[in-house]
Amino acid sequence: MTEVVTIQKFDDIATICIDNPPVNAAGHAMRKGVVDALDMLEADPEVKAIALYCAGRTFVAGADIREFGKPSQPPVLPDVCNRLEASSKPIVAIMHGTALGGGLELALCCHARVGITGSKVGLPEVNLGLLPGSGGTIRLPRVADTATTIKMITGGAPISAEDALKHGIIDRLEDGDPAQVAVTIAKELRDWKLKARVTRDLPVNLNGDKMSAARSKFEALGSKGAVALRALRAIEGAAKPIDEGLAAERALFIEALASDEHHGLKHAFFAERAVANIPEAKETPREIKTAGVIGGGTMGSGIATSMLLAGIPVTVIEMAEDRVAFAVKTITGNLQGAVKRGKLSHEAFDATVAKLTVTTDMSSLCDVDLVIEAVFESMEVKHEVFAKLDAICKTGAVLASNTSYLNIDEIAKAVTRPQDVIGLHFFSPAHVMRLLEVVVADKTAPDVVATGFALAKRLRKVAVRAGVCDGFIGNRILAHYARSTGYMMMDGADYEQIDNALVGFGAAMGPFTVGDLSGLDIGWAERKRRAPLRPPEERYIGVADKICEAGDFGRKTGKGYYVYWPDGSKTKNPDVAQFIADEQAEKGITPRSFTDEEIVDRYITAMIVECARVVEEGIALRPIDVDAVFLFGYGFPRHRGGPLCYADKIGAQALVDRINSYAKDDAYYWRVPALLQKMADDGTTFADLNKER
Ligand code: T1G
Repeated sequence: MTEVVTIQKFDDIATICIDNPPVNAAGHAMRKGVVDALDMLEADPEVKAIALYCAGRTFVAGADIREFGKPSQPPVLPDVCNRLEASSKPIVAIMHGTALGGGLELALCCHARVGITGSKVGLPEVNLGLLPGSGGTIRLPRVADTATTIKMITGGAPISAEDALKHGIIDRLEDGDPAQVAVTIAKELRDWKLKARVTRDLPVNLNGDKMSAARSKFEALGSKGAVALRALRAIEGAAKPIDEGLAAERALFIEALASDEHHGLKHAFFAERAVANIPEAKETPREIKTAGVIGGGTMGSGIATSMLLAGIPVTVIEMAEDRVAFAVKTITGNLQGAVKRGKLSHEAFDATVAKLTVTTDMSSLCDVDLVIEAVFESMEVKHEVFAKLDAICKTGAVLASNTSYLNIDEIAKAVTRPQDVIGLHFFSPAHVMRLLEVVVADKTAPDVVATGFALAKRLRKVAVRAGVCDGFIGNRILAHYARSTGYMMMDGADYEQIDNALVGFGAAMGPFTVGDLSGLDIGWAERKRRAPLRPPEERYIGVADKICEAGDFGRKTGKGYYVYWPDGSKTKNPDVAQFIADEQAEKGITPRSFTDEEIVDRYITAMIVECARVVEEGIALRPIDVDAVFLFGYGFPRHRGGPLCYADKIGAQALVDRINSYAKDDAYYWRVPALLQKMADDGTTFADLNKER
């Protein structure tokens, strides 16, 4: 027996308990423990039936992801599964919490399955660029129909125990503590009140039409469909004799383990969790029972919605009565949207709206625990608002700014309690986007930082700790690499080709389309703000200014880089081609052609350069924090793991060589960050840096 698996006997039935916190992942000790337990119970003539259950918050939530890529230690999970299935004593799995991946595969090898009410089951391996590798693709279609099998395995989303019962994946729903249910149900299994079935012996009838429809769907997605297509190929093996099917599945699983998608998606999985590891993690957060938001515009309303969805009563302050109605309309509209998306039940809608107050009376914030300011981006206005908050808010209230680039140290100078000031930078739409940059100023108290992170957890956001600089982590890096697209366009690359090349790389949308969507006037204001600070050596492209001067701000004006037609289609804006040609003539630029590969290389390299500087300067704690920012706030393709995870695939020396070759055209823009040069010299990677910090 191992320390994570224990057995208990109750007369002629026995239970096997797995206790491997935090999520009972199927690590080596657990696997060995289960096999040892089975050997002992099978050899015990008294034992007539066995129940397998878990202690802690969940049934087995899958294979131990941390073991992937390391030499496998027997017994491997397929062995444990086959061992369970072959047991001469009937075994029932009692599943609570989330029975996922290898956890559900273990249960599918038991001879009956019971779900505790409220639990979920799923095969989320595709979210890690994998597929079920311990029989899930072969055994699930023996208990569930083809449509359910395809949806669960290629989609990766868990289903409720109630649905699992409906689809034949589990045999019973029970309430109660898994340990007690285990004993009760094992007795029913002994007495044949619960039928034992050996999954491998059950017939399988794959629906060919559904399979081929799914195949065509994933083939049509190109590289984005590759992971799902591989999983579907494994399901096809279910029609073969079972051991052949299992062997084919395993081969595809091993292939997936070596894939780039898996590497990137595994990194993304851990990035989402690693960012919580901050110097202030041991601090006790301040309690946030009520909150205030200054400004009911798009961002303010989104922030208020996010907090209302987390059950926090919110008071929104607007400057004028006519704006009060707009804020109420926007926020209730957001909440109705949440009902549609299933994030809020119909029943809870009214109670949630009841937690909202919108007023022009700022003194109503005198008792709130947190205020988030989301007003116009001017230091003068920020100072005015914070000075008022300093006078109104109670001692200990956290005073936060949602500024997306202004200096938080400077903002904090407007109050007598700078230790309570912090940046909480949400991303639009704030009630949807998962990223929250927690910007720590010089005087921000450690417990205020911890409060920012605790709030993020309640809002189901991924919080990333950022230092103070212009644009913090995300916007600073964006400001740098966005320039590379303007340079390529001016040097001859077609901006539509640039958009398509980056969509091909996996981006949800290309940079010019994103510009049109978010409004070109935002970038225009930003360029005007930065103009006095722009170094003379910095190359400047005037095309975007010309588009804005023509009054075209993108989708919201029907024209930007593209023209947006009533039928939803878009075509290139011919004016832009003229603006480009004029500027090329003016600057004596002879346009040249670019391959998609060169476009992606220049774009990503520019991104990596500024990412490295942000890590070098300590604005971000680790490279993985930068990856999390781009994965959860900027739509960086998840299967690439983030810009610095991707950088390791290229290698520091190759990046240095690439930057030096680009520098021949523009030595000011293309400079090798010291950190990257050192990594090239030392042969280290960003992954190494993540381990160190
Ligand atoms: N392996 C190792 N560590 C894991 C883990 C796993 N499978 N799942 C979670 N953790 C760690 C996580 O890193 C964190 O650690 C802590 O547990 C709490 O997690 C052969 C190949 C179960 C729904 O994909 O979806 O089985 O940061 O913060 O929000 O076919 O974790 O505290 O140090 O996420 O309550 C398939 C992945 C694996 C499930 C709980 N299984 N996990 O969510 O807590 S592949 C999965 C989750 C597989 C077989 C294949 C969630 C959760 P730390 P958490 P949570």
